[in-house]
Amino acid sequence: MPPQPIVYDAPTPEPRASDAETLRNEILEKLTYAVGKDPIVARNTDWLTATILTVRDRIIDQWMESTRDTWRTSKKRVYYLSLEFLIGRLMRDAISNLGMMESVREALASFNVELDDLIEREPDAALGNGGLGRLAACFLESMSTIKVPAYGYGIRYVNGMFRQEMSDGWQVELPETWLAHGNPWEFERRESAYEIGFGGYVEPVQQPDGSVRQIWHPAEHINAVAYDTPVVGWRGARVNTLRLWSAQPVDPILLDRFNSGDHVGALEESARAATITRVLYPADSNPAGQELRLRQEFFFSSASLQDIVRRHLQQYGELGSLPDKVAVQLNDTHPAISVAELMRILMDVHGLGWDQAWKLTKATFAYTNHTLLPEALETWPVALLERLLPRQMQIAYAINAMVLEEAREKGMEDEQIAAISLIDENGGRRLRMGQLAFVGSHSVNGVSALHTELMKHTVFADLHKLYPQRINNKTNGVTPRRWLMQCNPGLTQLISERIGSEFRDDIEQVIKLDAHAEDKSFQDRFAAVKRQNKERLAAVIRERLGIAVSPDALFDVQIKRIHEYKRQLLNIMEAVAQYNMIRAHPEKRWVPRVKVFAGKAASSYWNAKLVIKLINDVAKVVNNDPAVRGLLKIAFLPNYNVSLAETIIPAADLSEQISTAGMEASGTGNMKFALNGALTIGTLDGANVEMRERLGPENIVIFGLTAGEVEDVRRQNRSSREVIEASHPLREVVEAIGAGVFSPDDRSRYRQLMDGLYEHDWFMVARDFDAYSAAQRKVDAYWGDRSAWNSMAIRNTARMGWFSSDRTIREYAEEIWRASHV
Ligand code: 26V
Repeated sequence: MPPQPIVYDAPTPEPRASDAETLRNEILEKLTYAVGKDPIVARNTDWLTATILTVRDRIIDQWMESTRDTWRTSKKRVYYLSLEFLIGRLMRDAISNLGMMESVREALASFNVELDDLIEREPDAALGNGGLGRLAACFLESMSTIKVPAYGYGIRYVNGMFRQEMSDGWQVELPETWLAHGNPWEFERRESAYEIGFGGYVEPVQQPDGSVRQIWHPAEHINAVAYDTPVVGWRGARVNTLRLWSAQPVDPILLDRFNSGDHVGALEESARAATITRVLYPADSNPAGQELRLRQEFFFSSASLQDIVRRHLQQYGELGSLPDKVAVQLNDTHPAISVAELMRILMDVHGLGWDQAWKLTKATFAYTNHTLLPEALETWPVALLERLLPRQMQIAYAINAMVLEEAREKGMEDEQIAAISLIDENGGRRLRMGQLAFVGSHSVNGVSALHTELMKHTVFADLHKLYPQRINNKTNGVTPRRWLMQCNPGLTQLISERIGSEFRDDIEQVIKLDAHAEDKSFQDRFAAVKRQNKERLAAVIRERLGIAVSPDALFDVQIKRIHEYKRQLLNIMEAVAQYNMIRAHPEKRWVPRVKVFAGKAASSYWNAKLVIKLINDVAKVVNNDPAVRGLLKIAFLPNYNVSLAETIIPAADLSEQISTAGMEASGTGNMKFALNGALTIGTLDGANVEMRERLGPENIVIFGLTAGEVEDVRRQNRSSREVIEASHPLREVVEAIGAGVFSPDDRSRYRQLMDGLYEHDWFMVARDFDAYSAAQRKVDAYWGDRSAWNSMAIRNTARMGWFSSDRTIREYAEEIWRASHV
């Protein structure tokens, strides 16, 4: 396709006024003409829609300008391919990034509408499971902020992450319908639809020049329709696009079949197409292994690549420059099939030869690994791929042959060759998606320094030997707009009063607070902000759980997915030990604590669900025992999501980051808490290691086995029996929980869970228990000197600037994408 003429000089519209008066008029106009409601009868959801539409208009002008700028300057575009974007609510983010908070508030107040009520009414878009999805959302916002031309590509799930309710302390999963009231942020692009094939066969076709081209004839076609959401950066710097694909039948009514009398069959087949994008898989460890999941992965990979290639051809007219103008980042292996699909598009559709296609593919893709858990590494049965994606499987075989040949030439042994192979031959042949992503990319990165080192010595040890330059580190970060400025306006205000406002544009400037850490009056004001946030959280705990907690207590928080390696079990067992001590020694001065938990368990993950039940069982006993005198309260808040995190994090005194060392790739919650002035209790795992370096070891509480020690214990297959028998408090806890002290209605409920700790303590819960307990007593001692505590809290905020996703994205842009920014 020849390049199409582009109109570069379309006039830039004048930026719209954003004073309260103008906004008032526009909101009223949207309410009337777009929502179709009279203000007299309008409900908050109507006001919400009208407000979003008004704000959206201000984003659109800048969106067009950003798009035009990329065309005009021929800048490289970055595409972030992710099966998950955990974006949460968007309105406050947009209003705040555009600096319109006060004028929107005032405009709405003139109608007697509270902005904060509307904010709470916006559905929380939970198109992701946890860390990986939230990171993708932070990255999008940072790419707009530092002006990287970028698109996020993903799936528009009709049902995102499930809603969690509690029934008698057990997790119950319910569907969440975030689209029920429509989604005013998105634009449907019916014109941007692509056909996605599945199944069928491959036909070799002789070309006039004697070469052979493979032509895939899919048996089934499904349309991918684009929905675009603008993503605005800080101060509206740039607006990028989140493009989510929705599956629709190519022929929505299958009229011929319908008319021929097969009414049900015709409708069923057309409905089946849409099932691909119906629901997010709610497991972030064990691969579901189901065909529908593979269909999701290929569906969004193929649609995105077709779109990318089309846009590139439209602007540049040829494909040789693809890697100069396009960088595609694969967020974990979920889009790894893209490597084979791009090869197919380049060779079979556009006629490039293998060597050139391979060169372009490798130079275009980069891959990020987010987990080393063996059970989370994706593989797909070769037989399934041959049936569903026959051409892509052929290409994967050819890539494999080429890589293995290269390994042999370099003199690698059979064992190493087997480890490198894209095909796992143990127990049914399977395609290893990590290996495919690795060999098809020019860059492979981990998400913290420790994780990157472990990658080199575990899963990718042999590929690392073959391609020693490829693995690099990009330590994660979080966006300070959402995770400080929006969720903690009190602290943000206090910081700017003390060091000025530059930190809003360059978060690393918060380091200036360090000089005020010992200032008593500043400490008091810092503590006063924290206290206000704690009062707000205490109200939420009271409303949702009926539990009264004192904001004077130490708020000790663990919120994240429920997973054995994250060790919520260790935390609740230590709480039981503390409960025992309070009762045994009523004369001692105990630090009053509120333990807050929140998190979802994958619906099929029995042990994780059992831990939720255990937390609730322990809470019931502890919260109602008069002997505890309110010194320990335990609250499990249901339905953890981005919005709940935004309420809890600013109110935390202590952040629990206690994963088994070597198992948490990075963590990002750890960064959000510390930025908001919480102290961390944690293991030397993931980004905790780098947090300790930057905060100083005196401002973080580290305990437990190191990753190397964990490896040694596992290799020696050591039992934890002696450990349990040697520790009186631990034995008491294990025996009490195991005997049903907290589950009088079913005394054997936790028998296996506790018995398992003796011989199968894979996650080192027993082995780390005493060190954790001692670390908690150290925390108590720190809390006793409130001035010292406050100075540590201030230093945490001051020194966390580096963990901004702006810094992370700058590193990706400079070192991986070679894309322009700022
Ligand atoms: C993995 C799988 C495995 C197959 C089944 C479906 C599924 C869905 C999601 C995932 C992703 C798990 C990996 C993940 O979320 N990793 C987290 O990534 C964060 C961002 O880099 C990091 O901070 C966390 O430490 C890491 O656990």
